[in-house]
Amino acid sequence: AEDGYELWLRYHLLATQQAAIYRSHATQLIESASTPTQTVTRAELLRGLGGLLGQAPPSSDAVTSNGAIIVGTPGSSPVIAGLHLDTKSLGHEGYIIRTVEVNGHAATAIVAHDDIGALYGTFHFLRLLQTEQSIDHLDVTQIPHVKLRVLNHWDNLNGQVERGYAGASIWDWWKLPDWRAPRYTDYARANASIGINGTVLNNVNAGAQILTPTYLQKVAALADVFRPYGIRVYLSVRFSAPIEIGHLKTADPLDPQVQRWWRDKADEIYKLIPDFGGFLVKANSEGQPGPQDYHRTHADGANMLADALAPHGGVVMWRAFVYSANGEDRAKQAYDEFKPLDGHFRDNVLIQVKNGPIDFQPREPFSPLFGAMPKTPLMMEFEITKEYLGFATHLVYLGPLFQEVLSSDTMVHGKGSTVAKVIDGSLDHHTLTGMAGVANIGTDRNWSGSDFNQANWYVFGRLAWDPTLSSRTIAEQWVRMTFTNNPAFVKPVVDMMMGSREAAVDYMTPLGLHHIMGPNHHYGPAPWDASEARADWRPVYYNRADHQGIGFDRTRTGSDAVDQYAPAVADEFNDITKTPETLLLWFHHVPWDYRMHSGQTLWYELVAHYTQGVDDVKRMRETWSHMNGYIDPERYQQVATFLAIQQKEAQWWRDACIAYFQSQSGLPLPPGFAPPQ
Ligand code: GCW
Repeated sequence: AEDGYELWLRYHLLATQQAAIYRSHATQLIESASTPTQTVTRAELLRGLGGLLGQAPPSSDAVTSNGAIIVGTPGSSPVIAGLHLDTKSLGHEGYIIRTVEVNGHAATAIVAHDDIGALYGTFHFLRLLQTEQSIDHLDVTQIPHVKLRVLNHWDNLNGQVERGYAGASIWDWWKLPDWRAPRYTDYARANASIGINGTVLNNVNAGAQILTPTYLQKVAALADVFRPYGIRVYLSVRFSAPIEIGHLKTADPLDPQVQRWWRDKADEIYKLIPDFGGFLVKANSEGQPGPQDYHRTHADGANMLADALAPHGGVVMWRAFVYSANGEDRAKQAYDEFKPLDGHFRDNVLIQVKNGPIDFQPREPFSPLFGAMPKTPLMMEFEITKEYLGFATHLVYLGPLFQEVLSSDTMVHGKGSTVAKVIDGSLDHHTLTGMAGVANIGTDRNWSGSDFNQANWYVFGRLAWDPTLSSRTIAEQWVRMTFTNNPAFVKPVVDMMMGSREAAVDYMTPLGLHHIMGPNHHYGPAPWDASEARADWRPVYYNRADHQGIGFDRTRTGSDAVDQYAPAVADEFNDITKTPETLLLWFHHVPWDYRMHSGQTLWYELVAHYTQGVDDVKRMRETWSHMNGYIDPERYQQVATFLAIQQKEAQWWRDACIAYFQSQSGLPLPPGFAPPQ
């Protein structure tokens, strides 16, 4: 039965004709398997070709017929050395896939400077077959745009996953280090296939226990499994660990004993894991300990850890997700705390910034920190798991959200200063660059809680490799690999995915509304909720609906969050007529009778958006109902059922929000408004 376990690496037999064409391009295999990465590359090729073509080609030392596949590096293979390709410029992870001629025979060469590049190239080549592309005249060169492409697991050591909707943690700490579950290898294959090269194993709300010798042995076992796939392991660390497991009196980053403790800890880790990636830190945020507990700065804290890791080549990923109930607009706090520290961090520190200034909402403007700290490498933090987007059941493809953020123009160095250029380092000339995604992975057979959530893991990896890729292209590849190449399926399903994020925005938080989900769990509507002790945790604080209007005034006469952006952007957001209507209520408190571009009042338009969201989900369901028969019944049926849940809950969102906002506006519903069904 189809249960989604294989993800997008399904390698099922292609249609007869297609397989025959490809078989003529796969007559012999020339590769070596003398290193661990070469070994897994070869295994993947055999598995992929064997599955897709029904048979894997025999291995050979020399090209003796048309249709050889040659894989490796100039160092690993004399045949490749003989091609005289410029592999040095590919760097450690890049690759070339090219149709070449060897001894008068046409061949396909998958060539890299290092083994890992050849593995990435192999996955790319297999993807071409999986998506039924022509491989007659290949000339592909790929080099990743971003250096650190990492998943962040919010996995607790007790097996529970914070904001995880796909079962328990896949790390079986009880049985590690001895039992290395085969699933770890499949996890590594999936990640390598999309270029992910790092994983932070544990929750940013970290316990100190992960740094004890017992757990480090377990971490080392996972690192051993991942190493051939080019994946480094990182850990989230608790800033007060020197107190909790080191029995020191303080965790003050300027205390020599504390510094020594972290240096020793780093040495201990690198003895076990020589290629350990480094630390991820959530400090002085939502109750976590940090340097400010000792009246030190984030830079003091980050630099102390950076100094401990530097001799080993490790990095610190220090999160900028900070806010407290100090009365200041939460959207401003990260910028206010971090911007003044630009230039004060060690070279091996990256500041990891959530895409928006609040918290992974269905739509936010980009964080004003992007572009504002030119001397510091800033990493992107996206949330793959759908904490605010309907958990596992709602079908929401996040590609358009990620792409919208990456293509946003910060304008800090004039037009074209996109967030993508901050992240890939090109804007301010950084070579240490990174993108993190909060994983949606758990013990569910399908890994991600639903088949379509796998696409969010996939698109994250692809965009981390190249932030300029189109989310539609990525969706199409994913659909072809995951379901079928049948155009009668591919086109409508890709269209459905591409519209799904806007549908969710419409039925949850249209026109710039945000954080009106139920407090704590963040599932379902609660714009009326004022039950939280802290104002900045109350939905009413964010939507501010009253008799007069709705929205959060962040203009110069409000909280002035707008002025954290470059002047050109700030002027736009400050002016209600220039602010994109998609962000209207993020930046402005707007009277209910305000005239929108359409000529409608804000009140009518708000109602129309909520209704549009529900209608879109109805259409998604309708689209899917025609897909029965193109794919296996198991996955078809689950998606159909989840879409039914989504429609029911989109309706719930619409009706609850409109009812509450109407209780504030006191205005009648638009003529012809359809009541709840
Ligand atoms: O969005 C909030 C989540 C918390 C999370 C926090 C963070 C890991 O609700 O669960 O904690 O963000 O990103 O640190």
